[in-house]
Amino acid sequence: MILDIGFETMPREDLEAIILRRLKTTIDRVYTNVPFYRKKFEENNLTPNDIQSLEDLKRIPFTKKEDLRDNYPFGMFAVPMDNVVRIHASSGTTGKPTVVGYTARDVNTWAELMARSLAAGGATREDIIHNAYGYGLFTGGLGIHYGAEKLGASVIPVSGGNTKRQIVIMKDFGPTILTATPSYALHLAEVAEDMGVSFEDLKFKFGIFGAEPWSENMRNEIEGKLGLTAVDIYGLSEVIGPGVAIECHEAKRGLHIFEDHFIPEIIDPVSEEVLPYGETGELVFTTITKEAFPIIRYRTRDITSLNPEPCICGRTHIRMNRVSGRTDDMLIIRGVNVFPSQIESVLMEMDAAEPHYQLVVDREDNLDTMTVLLEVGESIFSDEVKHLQNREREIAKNIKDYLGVSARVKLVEPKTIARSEGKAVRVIDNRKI
Ligand code: DLL
Repeated sequence: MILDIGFETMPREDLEAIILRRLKTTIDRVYTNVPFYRKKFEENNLTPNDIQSLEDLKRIPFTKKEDLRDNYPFGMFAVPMDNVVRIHASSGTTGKPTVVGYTARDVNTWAELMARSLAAGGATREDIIHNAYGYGLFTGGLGIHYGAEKLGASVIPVSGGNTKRQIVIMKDFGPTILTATPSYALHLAEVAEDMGVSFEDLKFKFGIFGAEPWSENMRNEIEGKLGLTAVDIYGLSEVIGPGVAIECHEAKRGLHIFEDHFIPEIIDPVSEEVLPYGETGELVFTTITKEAFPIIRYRTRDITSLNPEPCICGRTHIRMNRVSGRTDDMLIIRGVNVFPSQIESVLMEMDAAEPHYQLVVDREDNLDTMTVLLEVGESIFSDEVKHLQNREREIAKNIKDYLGVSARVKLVEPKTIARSEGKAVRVIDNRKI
């Protein structure tokens, strides 16, 4: 269902006029209120008046994660603190977290975008939404929550964790939409099975999964195991949280970016050159309606491409392809660039592979090594040792053939790899320590 026909299906020409108007307002706001941006403009001999077209946006320098750290915690806010009603932060595996703020209007904008997102993912006001994204500083839980209420659906704020209790709630309350990270969704399926509960007997129709990279093969696994239609939702705290882009359940091919609020660009991460539609590179966002924490040309480090082709759902907003990884996720193994998602695709091709894996990277005698731990079903594990070794060799060969990198493969027993209640930990890189 398209919630906001006016904005979501607007002819491109009209949409672009609105985008430009909103961009100019945002540029004025940051130039006046955020010393960081004023300084950047001055260093580049720019004033807000120089931004007269969407093309002119390219004259403004990029904003990076380090800029946010340098201005920790509230230095990038464009309104006084008494106008800020909510603060979130992204965990950040290294260094200080990134802190973001929202005015009352921002919270409302976000709720509207999340309501649109849930509708695009198949939800209506009749649905009961089991929201297993974590509540707290992470934007997932509260972002989905406010959107669900705005849509008029019933939301169960179950958050992550207490997995057994979640299964009981699913049985008793009959939720029809599941929202969680894809890895936690699979864990829920596993625990349900242990408890003798079949997802076939539950009422789920759609699952709205995101916050971490997942492959098309992983989608097939999830749809098969949970008996629902799985759509991909994307977002990041720095831009607003979840609700930046989502697949429509009609096409499930690329995520519509809510362009009346966010301007996307794709750049070459090394040369910083803006790339044309269709080319893969780093995604960059400019927000054009946010008050407390507007952000200009933010380098997300996420890798994807943009697709401007019209979609069967009728939305005119451009689509981004599934995020294949992050520039800082990329492993360099003896000079070969590898993304965990590429390994995942190879692993999931194998019969009886469980969608639980971990990559352990190390350095031995000054050489990088990568060990792929992959869980396999009980049936395979009870095979003869010789069989297992053959399988391990076969997967290692596929990894070498597809990705050009050597890996040791170790098939491990079901449930040996730690489960996560939020974002899965796919890589353990011991080289950094
Ligand atoms: O993960 C917001 C979110 C919550 C999105 C719930 C979707 C659902 P952060 O914690 O700031 O925000 O992490 C943002 O997560 O830059 C991507 O690297 C990754 N990410 C988010 N969604 C996807 C996705 C939330 N659908 C970072 N596919 C982003 C791949 C994703 N990666």
